Amino acid sequence: MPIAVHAVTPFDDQRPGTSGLRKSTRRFMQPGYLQAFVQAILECDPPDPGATLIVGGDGRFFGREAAETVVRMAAAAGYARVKVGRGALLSTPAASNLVRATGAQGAVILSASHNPGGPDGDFGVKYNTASGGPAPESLTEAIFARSKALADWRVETDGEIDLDRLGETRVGGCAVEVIDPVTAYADLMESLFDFPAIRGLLASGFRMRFDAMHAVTGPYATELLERRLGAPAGTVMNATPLPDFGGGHPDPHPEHAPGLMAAMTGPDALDFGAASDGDGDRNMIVGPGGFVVSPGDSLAILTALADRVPAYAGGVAGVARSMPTARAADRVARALGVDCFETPTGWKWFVSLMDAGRITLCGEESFGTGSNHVREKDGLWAVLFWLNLLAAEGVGVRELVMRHWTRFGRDAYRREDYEGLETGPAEAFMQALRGRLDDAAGRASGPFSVVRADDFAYVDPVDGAGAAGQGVRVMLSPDARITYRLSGTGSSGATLRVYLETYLPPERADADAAADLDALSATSRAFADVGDLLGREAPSVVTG
Ligand code: G16
Repeated sequence: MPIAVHAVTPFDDQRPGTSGLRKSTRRFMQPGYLQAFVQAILECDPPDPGATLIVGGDGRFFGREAAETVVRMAAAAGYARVKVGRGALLSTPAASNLVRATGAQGAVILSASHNPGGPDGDFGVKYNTASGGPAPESLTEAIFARSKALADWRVETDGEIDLDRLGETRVGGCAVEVIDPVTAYADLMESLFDFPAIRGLLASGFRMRFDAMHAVTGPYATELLERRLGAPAGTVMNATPLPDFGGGHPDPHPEHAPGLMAAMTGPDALDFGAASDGDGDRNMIVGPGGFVVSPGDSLAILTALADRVPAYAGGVAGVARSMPTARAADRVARALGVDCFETPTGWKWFVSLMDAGRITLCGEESFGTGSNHVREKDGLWAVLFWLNLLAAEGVGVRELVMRHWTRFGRDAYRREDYEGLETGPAEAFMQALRGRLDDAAGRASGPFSVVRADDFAYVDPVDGAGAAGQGVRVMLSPDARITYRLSGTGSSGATLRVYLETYLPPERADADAAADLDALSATSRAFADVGDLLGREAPSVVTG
């Protein structure tokens, strides 16, 4: 078996962030860079005898070459079998499902998620373990440590791989199977939701569009919505995965989905719009009039109405949200009498809770929602969940949200991002902020006064894993909250995220919350001295 051994000078910048290693595509294409990271993964979680690895990605530029490299390196490391999606495609939730369904040891997912792709865009590698979930921090830290000490990487040079042809070949001692990326995932979705009811809804004149953003969900959405559920051809827009996402930004955000938003506004607006991201784990839900459902509300609504869906008919065991996500789900959990966990940002923190049966649903403000059907957030799952609810309740998107607010009140929400900061000053800003937490209580700003402030630390109630410094929370009176944290998914520099939420009781739920959120935004800038310390007059991106 010809295994080539290549010497490598280790790289010092391969610490995985919130979700795997993300860098510019050019960095990843530097000789040995991808290989060093993959070798570190393979050495930190070496294959058990007879083990299978799942490989795929979101179709972005460099993904096919990278997939072949990963397959050959896995073969050299001793994997008995590799299953790779045809065309090197696999959405993140589909990869998670395959790990679980086939008893694989893990998955290498080639994606930088919602970051733009192409030679001038970003690339990324995520590693998921045998649970199907993102590697825990203990493993990603071990991978980082290993990457800095590597001497060489190994690759199997024997055998041919045709990523476009379904079937099995041999690469050295490893069986390499090119599989259809869609079927197992589509079957799973069909087992969870009431497809006859959704089919009925779609046949009743209900009009919808799903924007796949020329990313990985195109083939999945076409199979599910058009083939299995009978939506008319063309329901899935931008359905063909392209290496540069058609020049777009594969982020399900109103700004990046102008065609979808146009179809959702005006006198002929459709009934339902949705979009997913590069690797298919995020979702955006839109009602007529361009009414975007806030991710925190979405999690709360899915939790409150879970028993309308076949898979969750027995109710939910518990729910979890990442710390900066609006506290709407907490209110539902209290009403249902189940636990609501507050975790650090990043899906990996939900995995142990799901494995232990403590939660059924979870979600994040970053347009991520999911359940224990896989161990990743899942864009199309959320879309089908919403369609199932609309069919079961016989109302539109806005009505469903209004009903929820009327019962639970509303956590009006906005995220303000200060992008393109230098890392040093951004970290110094967070340090300065931490320094003023002890005597923050009682401080007043605008209509708000600080009740308490802290730097969020977490101890996993299942496995005891801990994480400190996960973001500064400022609790205010009247009931509002500001959170400050640095993004963990950028490929260079730093982004400060400021999360704003304020509670409107049921009688004010339909009010225009812009003025409340503007006041909170002013408080967030004053409390942290954003203008002076960062030299920024205003955020660069505002969501919500
Ligand atoms: C990733 C993680 C999410 C997390 C998000 C936050 O999303 O998978 O769990 O909420 O990052 O990003 P940031 O650290 O920039 O705030 P994705 O969709 O990029 O994989």
